[in-house]
Amino acid sequence: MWVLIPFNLLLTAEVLQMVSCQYGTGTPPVCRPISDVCILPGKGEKGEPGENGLRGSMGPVGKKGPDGEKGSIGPKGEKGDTGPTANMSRIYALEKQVKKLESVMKLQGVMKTSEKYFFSNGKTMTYEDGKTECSNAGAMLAAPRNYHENEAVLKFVVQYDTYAYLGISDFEKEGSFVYLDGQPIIFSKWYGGQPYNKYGYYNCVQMYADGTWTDYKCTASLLIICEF
Ligand SMILES: [Ca+2]
Repeated sequence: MWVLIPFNLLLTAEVLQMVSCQYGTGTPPVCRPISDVCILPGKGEKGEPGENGLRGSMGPVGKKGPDGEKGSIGPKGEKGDTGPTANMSRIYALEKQVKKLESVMKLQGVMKTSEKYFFSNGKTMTYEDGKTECSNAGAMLAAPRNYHENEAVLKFVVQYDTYAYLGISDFEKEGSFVYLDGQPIIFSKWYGGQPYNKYGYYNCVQMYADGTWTDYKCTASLLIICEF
């Protein structure tokens, strides 16, 4: 063991200095100048930590966990819509039925255009009676609204060789011809110089054998053609 003691206990008269001695059993102490044993080299401060190392490769995938418990029964769902198959079958059946009826109607003289059916039984009567006749059949006195409908009406005029009343008049305002529902006409095929309101009471419209129109009295007996 090393201890520090004053040198005057160990000597040299000329120099006063500190020594370090080691004492052993039965042996004189071994002393050395304290500068040899106690003055250690200086040490610098601890450096900064190094950068993070590179990330290691991914380990193997773990085992699949156990299945969860079975859930409870959900609420009852809403009633579904009627299946399309049933509706479509119904539509197909109706279409087939319509085609059959159209064939029968054609045999009975009914004319079909893209939007209407026209028919006549060849009867002649006044304008007012004609309106009633058609109305009783669930139809209206024919009023062509385009070239094709005018041609369809004309076929009856030709077939029965009789001029026909149309469902058009100017009772309300002279010269303003309207349909039975009061709407202004959107198509016309006036004969040259017509309408001319002869005698001041030509408020109905008749169709000639060439498909042209003239205004005419409403009390004559003309062919009645209906449409629906
Ligand atoms: Ca008139």
